[in-house]
Amino acid sequence: MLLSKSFIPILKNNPSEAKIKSHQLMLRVGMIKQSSAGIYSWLPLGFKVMKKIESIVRQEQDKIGAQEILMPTIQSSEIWKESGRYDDYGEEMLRIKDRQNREMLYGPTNEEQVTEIFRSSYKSYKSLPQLLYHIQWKFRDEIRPRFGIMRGREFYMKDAYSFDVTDEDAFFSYNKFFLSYLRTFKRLSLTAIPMAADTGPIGGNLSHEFIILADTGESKIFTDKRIFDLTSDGTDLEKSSLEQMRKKYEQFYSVTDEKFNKEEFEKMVTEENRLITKGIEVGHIFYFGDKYSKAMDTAVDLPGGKKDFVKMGSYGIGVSRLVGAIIEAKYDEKNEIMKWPLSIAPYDIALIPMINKNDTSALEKANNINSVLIKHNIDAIIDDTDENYSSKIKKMNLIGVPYQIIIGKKSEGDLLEFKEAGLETQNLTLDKIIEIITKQKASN
Ligand code: P5A
Repeated sequence: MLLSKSFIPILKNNPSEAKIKSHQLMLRVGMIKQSSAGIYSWLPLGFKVMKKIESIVRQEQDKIGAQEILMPTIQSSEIWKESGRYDDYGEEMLRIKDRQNREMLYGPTNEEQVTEIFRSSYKSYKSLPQLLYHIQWKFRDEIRPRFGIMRGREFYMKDAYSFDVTDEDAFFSYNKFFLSYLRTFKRLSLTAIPMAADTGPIGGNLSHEFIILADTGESKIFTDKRIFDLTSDGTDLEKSSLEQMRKKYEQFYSVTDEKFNKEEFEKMVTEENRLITKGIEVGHIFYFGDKYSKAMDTAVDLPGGKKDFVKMGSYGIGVSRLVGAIIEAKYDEKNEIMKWPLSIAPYDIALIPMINKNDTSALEKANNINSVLIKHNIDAIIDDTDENYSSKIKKMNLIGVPYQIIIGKKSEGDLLEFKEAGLETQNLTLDKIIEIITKQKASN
């Protein structure tokens, strides 16, 4: 892609309305454009990153055996009246009437909708467990939408739902998602810590928020530092391995402020291990047993002729919020360098030809390099503008392209001036550069 032809409306300075670095950067490099309070259009750069995040989230859902569906954004109020949440949800729910005067709503979440799908499809324990997920826009009329897409009114969520016969089976499902979340956030180069959390309007009595540390986060957390040293590598999908894995995390005190108990914290965590800080909630999982299945009469036949309500959980990841959360975690604001992890970068590499008015050979060379890169599935952006070296580098650093090739005096013959964003340059052959990028991509 040629920069001169791309739709990347970059601003010279940080927009004054944005208070945190992710919001500033996303507006500055034209990833998003506000449409109204808490509602955004996603422009090419932002959309590319979000789609790549979505794809990693999807792969990790598929790996635990969850099946993808797509439910609508607009729901009927009937099912919400059945569950009893139509009134409880209050002003956060955007309510609409259709031309027949039927009460509809823009879904803030899908527990009712998915329960309705399940109950009309399956009646026997033999069909369980079922894990279903979708990735769909949600609307919550947040009282204080802020920080751009971090707390939007319209936002993109992956939400999954589990259906099981017994509590024990349901905990097995819960633990699969627990593991899947650790894996997903790790692939996004984030350290997200599971913290015991409140269940709020979703309900139930078991819940974990997955939180990444950030001063600008809205969640206050109380944790034992040692939890950061844990990994889930090697955990398989067996019931007992998953139980052990969750126990390993739960042995350390780690909660959000709604669950905080000073006495317990001080008893369980020695002074040097205590960490009280802020973070961003990127995922949230819930176990609520038969809360919805009972209210919506969703039971299955058991062996021996009995019936029981199915046991359910729900599991959310803020896909659009993750774009901002990753910027909060990775953007070096002082030096204005964003380095997207290669797996989700809008472009893999920037080709930066130093263009002279009378000499287009550098641009030709960039085009030739690009043809080779395309064959190796490496997505490049070519800065074909006639700006000077430092403003070109600055722009690519802001956009967050992880690798750069500068095609100027120092790129002679087979050796190219190659650079990882923010680091020193090296002279490497194109083959070597391709090898580095391909290896890096494969490791994710
Ligand atoms: C779990 C899936 C639920 O809605 N029902 C279906 C459950 N959980 S949640 O915690 O309320 O939301 C899940 C994740 O969505 C993100 N999120 C938001 N992102 C941007 N703007 C918002 N206003 C917003 N609200 C929630 C969070 O990442 C949250 O963890």
